[in-house]
Amino acid sequence: RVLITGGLGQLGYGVASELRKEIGTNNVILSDIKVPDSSVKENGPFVHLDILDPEAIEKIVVNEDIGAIIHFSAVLSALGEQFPQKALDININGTQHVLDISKKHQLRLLIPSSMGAFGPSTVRQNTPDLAIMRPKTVYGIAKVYAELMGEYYNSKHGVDFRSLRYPGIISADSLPGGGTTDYAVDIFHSAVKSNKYNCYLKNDAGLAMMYIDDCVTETVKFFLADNNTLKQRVYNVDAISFTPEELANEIKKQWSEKFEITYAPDFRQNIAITWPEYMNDSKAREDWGYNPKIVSTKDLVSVMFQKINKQKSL
Ligand code: VAH
Repeated sequence: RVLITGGLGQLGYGVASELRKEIGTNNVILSDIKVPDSSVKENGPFVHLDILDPEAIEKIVVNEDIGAIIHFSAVLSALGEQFPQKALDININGTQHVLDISKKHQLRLLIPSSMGAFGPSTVRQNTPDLAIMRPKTVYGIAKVYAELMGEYYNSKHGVDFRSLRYPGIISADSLPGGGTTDYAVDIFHSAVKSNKYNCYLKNDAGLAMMYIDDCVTETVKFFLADNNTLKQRVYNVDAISFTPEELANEIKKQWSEKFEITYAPDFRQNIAITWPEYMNDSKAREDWGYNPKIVSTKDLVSVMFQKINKQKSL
């Protein structure tokens, strides 16, 4: 059975739903420190879990016969710079608890990493899996730590640790969670609400991005992949690359010519320029068949407005 931590965040619920289709509803237990709304529990098992309480994690692992953990609990990059102590506690200590329990109980452990694990000294175009990693955010430093400690537990203790470096994930049905890339989520809701958006990044801040459905299906594919097909523990995964201006122009074309974007760069611009515009994900494609469907800004904008309009009609 699989325990998903941080289950009420941007990715948890979608990954749980997809994984439940593969291995059965009762074999995927969502957990979070937040209280879910009733619909969550109607769709499968949910337990309250504070990731900073290792005894509580171990109790669930033992009592619920857990064989694998997908560890989504994290404070994202922008929020982490506003609350660095909290980010260190959750992203480092919380992750260490999960690593130690995975070692003790020999669990499969997927901890997502991020393009945020790269920094200003990393090449920003076609960034390879193996590159300089000197990030300038607490979030990024914690991701490098998670990657390196995960690889250590894999080589020293045989833990089946695996990790994907996500780009910015764009979803219609979850509100932004304090990420630097979340302007690309906000902008759609703002376009529908007021036909304008004030962007906290510069017009030319190109970043790697991915649509949520691809993130969900490819994460489940990677999680279920046979350990022997993985030639490395950590893989870049990339899908789309655009600047705020390119995204806004596509929204003008597909939503309304009247849509207006303004720019008021803040501290998040200083984070964004240290991250890749696009990553090289050839190893993920070769080793375990990574294959995203939405690979253009045009298709992303189209699918996002279809999703939002469907939600509005419900
Ligand atoms: C963030 N959405 O912006 C997350 C992600 C690569 C971006 O790590 O912090």
